[in-house]
This record gives sequence, structure tokens and C-alpha cells, in this order.
Amino acid sequence: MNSSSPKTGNSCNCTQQNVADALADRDERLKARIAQHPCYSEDAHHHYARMHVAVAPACNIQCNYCNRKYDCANESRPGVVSETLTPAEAAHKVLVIAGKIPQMTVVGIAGPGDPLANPKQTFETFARIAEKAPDIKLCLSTNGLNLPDYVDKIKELNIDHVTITINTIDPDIGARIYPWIRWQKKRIKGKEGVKILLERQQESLQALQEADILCKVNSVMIPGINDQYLVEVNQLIREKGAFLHNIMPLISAPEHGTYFGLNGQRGPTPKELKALQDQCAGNMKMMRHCRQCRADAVGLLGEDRSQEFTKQKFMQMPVAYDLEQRQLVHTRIELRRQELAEQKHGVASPSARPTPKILLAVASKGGGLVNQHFGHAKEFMIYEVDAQTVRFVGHRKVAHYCQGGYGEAATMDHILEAIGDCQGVLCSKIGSCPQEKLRQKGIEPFEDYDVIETVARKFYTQFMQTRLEVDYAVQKHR
Ligand code: CLF
Ligand code: SF4
Repeated sequence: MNSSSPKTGNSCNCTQQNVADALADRDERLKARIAQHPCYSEDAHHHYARMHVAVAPACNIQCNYCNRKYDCANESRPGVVSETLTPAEAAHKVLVIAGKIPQMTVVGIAGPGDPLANPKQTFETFARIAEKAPDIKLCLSTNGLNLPDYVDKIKELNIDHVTITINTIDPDIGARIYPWIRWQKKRIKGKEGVKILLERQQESLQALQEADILCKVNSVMIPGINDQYLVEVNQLIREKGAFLHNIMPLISAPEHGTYFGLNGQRGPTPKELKALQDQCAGNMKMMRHCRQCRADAVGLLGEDRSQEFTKQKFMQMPVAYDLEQRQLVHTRIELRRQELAEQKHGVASPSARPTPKILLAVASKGGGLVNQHFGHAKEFMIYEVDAQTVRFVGHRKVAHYCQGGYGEAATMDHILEAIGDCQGVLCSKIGSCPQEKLRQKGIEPFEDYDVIETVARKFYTQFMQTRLEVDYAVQKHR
């Protein structure tokens, strides 16, 4: 058959075009749904903030990495406690902060226990927020045990982002993570309880997919227990339509009083975590910018402004929600993002030849820029760079170096340990003393104030040039 027959050709092209249009439309709609969500979009997290309201004190399961004195460790780091709020207090807090931090676009309920073990408080809070602040996205994070019962309610309230923590799909492994669950008013111990939890989690995935609610899965990486099996979890959740996988490190210390902490269970090293995330990355979108924030977190993901808004403080503050002002701020952010995207596009190199990869530690206050003094950084964003790409791969928390002269030596040792696998540090300024210490460890400091990708590309070019010159000199003297 003549494949160029006008009739066949046209109808075929037309069908292909329709499919392509439909896919593009779907992608555009998907992009719009996550564009201002700092957890679902890595790019958005440079510009938009989230806040949590701690309205859910009870939990219906026990995880061995959790101590009930603290917030839900599925979506938080152990060792921090939030003040529990009533739905009315929580809604007031949101309306105050929506005015003070207009780039705050998402309100999440993530504890201190499980939101769906406290459905009344959780849904009343969301309903109050939706009524007064319709532009704010609603988000919740759960262990999944009660989720299948509430998918209709979640849909009805337009809660478009739901996280389920799934640490395993194998009841034997699960029995080493969860000692018991509370189900139909009874405590069910061991594997019997775990089986119910795992089944309900899978049911939840299915129900969210059918309801077209964006689902993120969190998994806590526990070396020696589930680390070898998270690839299976990754495959399964992908098949069940999860949008994003967030593999988080177990944070475990005896002072947290958790079963794992008291029994010496360690968390993964940054290298182990990255290796597992890389292994899963071929399968689906991986979240690497999670900060394991607390159940009353406020601000950009890398910052913690919760202490500015304690109950005592925010209850004295007037509501300042102003939709028009918020939209204006968001429009400005979007224009800035467009500019940045164009600059980043210009930074990409067309070469397809494999080139050496290096890791860079970046000090940033947000906005997608290298814009922070080395001494003020409380964390470094880690980028993997080669001649073609500049890719965000994680972050490392550190105590900040500038302590007014006290404790700087110990802090510097901790920083060197945290970023010891990086070849360079990009920051807006750095003193001569830390510069020297970095160089002694083979880490090159680099001062600049610009888009992260632009500075990383500049560093890479200079770094490779120097490396070539050194190699050449060595060869010459042989
Ligand atoms: Fe909160 Fe979670 Fe929603 Fe984000 S956090 S409920 S999805 S708005 Fe984000 Fe915080 Fe990580 Fe959670 S950085 S712990 S992934
Ligand atoms: Fe703790 Fe959260 Fe696990 Fe409940 S689900 S036991 S609050 S970590």
C-alpha cells in the first residue's frame, strides 16, 4: 500500500495529532496542578512556600521510628513537637500567614499524628480554609490505613495532593517496622495488623488514581530492613499511578526515644540515599528536595519560620488575607520563573559526549539563585554537574558557620564532613579562613551571585580547564 496516499496519510496524521494534543493537554493540566506546589515541583520549591497546621494529634498505628511525644515522623523529623490547634485556630493561622507570606500557596495537614485518624478536625480545618482562601492548595499526608474510607470526602473538598507513607509491600518486612495497628477499635499486633495496613495502602493508591487525585508516596529508608526492597515499592506505586516517590532517610538517635533509636538502628548515609534514589529514578519522578519538615512548618522548604507563628503570637495577629495582592505576587514570581527558565535553557550544552560528573554544594536563600554567604548557610543544596546537565540531587543540613567566633572550628569540621564528596562550594561570599579549610580538603570555594545553573556551569568549565592543565603538566614531566 502506498503509505503516502492522501486519505490514509491524513487520517493517520490526524489521529496521531489528536493523541499528541491530548497528551500535551494532559501534561499542561498536570503542570498547572503542581506548578505552585513546593513539594510536588522541584522548581516551585525555590519560589513558593508551604505551611502545616497541626490539628491531628492521634494516630492509628505505631511505627518503630516514631515516638508519640513528637510529630509524625512520616512527614517530619523526630525530636520536634508542635502545639496542637483547633480547626478555628488553624484557619485563623492560615489567613494570617497567607497575608504575611503571600508566596505561601499550600496548606498541609501532616500531624502531629495521622490526619485521617482525626478526620473531624482535619476536614473541618480544610473546609474552613477553602471557604475563606480559595486560592490555597490543600494537601494531606497519611499512613493510608483509613484513606479508602475518605477518598470521596477528599475529592469533595478539592484536596488535590495526598501523600501516603509506604515503607514496604512485604508483611514480613512490615512486621519489623510496625509493631501494631489500631483497626475497628481493636489493637492488632504483628504481621496480622501489618497485612491490613499494606492492603489498605494499596487500596488507597488505586482509589486515588481512580479519583484523579495526585498521589505522592513517601518511603523511609531503613538500612538493613527495607532498603533493598524499596525498588519493588517504587515499581508497584508507579504501576498504581503515583505521581512522585519521596525516599527519605531514617533519622534515628537514642535521644528520640524511638524503638529504632534505642536499639541502635542507623539511618542511611547521603551516599546510600542518593544511590537508591538514582536506582529508582529510571522508573518515575523522584523527590529529592524534601526537608522532613515539622507538623507546624511555615515558609520555603529550606527555612523554618514556625517560631514566628507560635499560637501565642499568631492569635494576636489580625487576618491579612488579600486575594488580589497574592495574585499579584504570584504573577511576579511566574514572570521571574520564566526569565530564569530562559537563562537555564541557555546554560544547557548540546554535546552528547559523556563527561565527568562532579558534585557542587550551593548556598541559597531561595529564588533559584546562588545568593547566600557561606557562613550563613544552614544547609547546602547539592547539584550534580557534567558538560550537559546541572541537576539537583539533594541537600545537606549543617550548623551555620558564622557563630560570632564561638564553635566555628567544630562547625567547620561538620560542614566538611557533610559536603566532603563535593568538588566545589558556590556561595555569594566566603571568608579566607573557611576558604583555606575547604581547599585543604580538595573542595574549591567559588563566589558569585547569579542563577544556580549559570554559576554551576561557570564553575564546571573552570574546574575542567584546571584539571586538563594539571593532567597536561603531569604528562609533560613524566
Ligand atoms: Fe506538607 Fe507534605 Fe503536603 Fe508538602 S511537606 S503535607 S506534600 S505540603 Fe514536603 Fe515537608 Fe517533605 Fe512533606 S518537604 S516533609 S514532602
Ligand atoms: Fe508516628 Fe506518623 Fe507512624 Fe503514626 S504514622 S506512628 S504519628 S510516624
